[in-house]
Amino acid sequence: MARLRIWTIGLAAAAVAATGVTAPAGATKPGSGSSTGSARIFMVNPVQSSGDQSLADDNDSATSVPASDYVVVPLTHLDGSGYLRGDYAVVQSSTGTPAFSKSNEFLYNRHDDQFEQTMAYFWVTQAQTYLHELGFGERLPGVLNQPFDVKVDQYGGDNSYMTDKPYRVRLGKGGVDDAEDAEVIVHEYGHAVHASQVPGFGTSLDAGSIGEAFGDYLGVTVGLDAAAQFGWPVRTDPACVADWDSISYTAAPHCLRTLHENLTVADRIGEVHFDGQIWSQALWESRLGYQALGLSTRAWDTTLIDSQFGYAPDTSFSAAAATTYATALRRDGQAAADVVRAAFAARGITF
Ligand SMILES: [Ca+2]
Ligand SMILES: [Ca+2]
Ligand SMILES: [Ca+2]
Ligand SMILES: [Zn+2]
Repeated sequence: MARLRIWTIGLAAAAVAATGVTAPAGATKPGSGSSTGSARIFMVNPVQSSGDQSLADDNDSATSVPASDYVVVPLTHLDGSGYLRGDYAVVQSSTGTPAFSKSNEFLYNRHDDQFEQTMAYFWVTQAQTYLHELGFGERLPGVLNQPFDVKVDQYGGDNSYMTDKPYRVRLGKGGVDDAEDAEVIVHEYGHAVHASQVPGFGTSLDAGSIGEAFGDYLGVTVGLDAAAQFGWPVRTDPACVADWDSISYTAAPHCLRTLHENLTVADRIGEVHFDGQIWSQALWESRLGYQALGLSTRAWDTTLIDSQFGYAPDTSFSAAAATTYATALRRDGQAAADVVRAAFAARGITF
């Protein structure tokens, strides 16, 4: 009997009964979501956009986050039902009435349960739209190119997780509601990205660590790309993951993790979230290296995600790094590949 595969954000362990595991279904055809609307959301998260490390949850208070930390943005790919359902995300919630608007206007405050539902829809759709803009599902194979189930506030603990049976993300509500932080939502979506690219990915310790690292990196890069796209401020360390969700369990400056802890393979402890920080720094420094060469962050993200199709489900750091290097060489040339090799070597990952 295989163990249910559960990937979490990395706080309290989720106790879930063992059951069979199967690979996620292959990418199904997206729906015909051509309906648009508007949504009130956080600009990734309110700590990142304001730089205010003293922002407090105050028991999900409507007034603890200033109105200036919200923004109204277009909502896309909706199916026209009036619910938060569309090409890339299907939001479900058992706490609070499901958000519904005939005119697709989802303008809530963080104290409303519907705010988290709206955040979940927007950020999963934003992440998949980003993948399409990189070429996945266009000139490259699709990655999770389907309406993806996101359950909000179903789990009482301060944790969120992705399962591949059923194939969905669940977002918890401990401390700051997890779906109030885009980096938590997209971290979990990152696990589903891996499962979509390589069914069953993550069966070795290194592969599990790569999964956590990529989730952190994807959360950061999707958020930074959105900030650039919409002109939002980024007033905290750009390599800080979950600046807002982590206020209840970290000291300021609040980060669940960062992408530059300067760990190497010699520091491994055998725990995927911790060890993942070795890998995620190589991803971050490859990004910086690409920029130094005059290449775009999108070029690196495309190469990284394209390379992940070639990772074995039980890959080692070394084998996955070699695959990433080869993809960089093929797609972006020798100088870019050298950047990638150096970034992994700095973490003690050689091939
Ligand atoms: Ca809330
Ligand atoms: Ca939380
Ligand atoms: Ca951040
Ligand atoms: Zn995770």
